[in-house]
Amino acid sequence: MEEQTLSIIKPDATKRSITGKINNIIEEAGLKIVAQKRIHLTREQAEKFYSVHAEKPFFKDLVNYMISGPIVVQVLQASNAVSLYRSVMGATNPEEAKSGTIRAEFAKSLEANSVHGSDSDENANIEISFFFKAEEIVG
Ligand code: IDP
Ligand code: MG
Repeated sequence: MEEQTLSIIKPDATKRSITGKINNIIEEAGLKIVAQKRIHLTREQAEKFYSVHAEKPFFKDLVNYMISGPIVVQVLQASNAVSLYRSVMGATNPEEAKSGTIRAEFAKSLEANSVHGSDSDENANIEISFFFKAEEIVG
């Protein structure tokens, strides 16, 4: 059974209309986009999604940034989707991201780093069900 992970194309990227460029890198890496929708998070949704970071000093700014424009949420599928997408995204801080990664190519800053990807199988399942019903995911 192939693995699935949750991806978010963040507001800095949707604003610049580079969803297609990011999807190209995702697909070229062998990740299949099996669900996708463009939404605008409410503050409550953003706070819930990032609740693991609620005590961090950057939490308030992160929530404000994530609701500053539309996002594209996606489910990506591959045999090792979680770790593969983490390496395709690159490091959280774009200054540390390897060249060719999405964040090295497109991120504006540590906060506005263009994409989100789940960090474990367990969190992938939680994050996918946060945004998608089973019948919206077509493998
Ligand atoms: P990740 O997205 O690579 O998994 P996390 O540590 O889970 O990184 O942080 C979630 C998001 O919060 C990051 O992608 C980035 O947008 C933002 N962020 C993380 N650390 C900082 C920081 O030190 N300052 C500002 N924003 C940050
Ligand atoms: Mg994370």
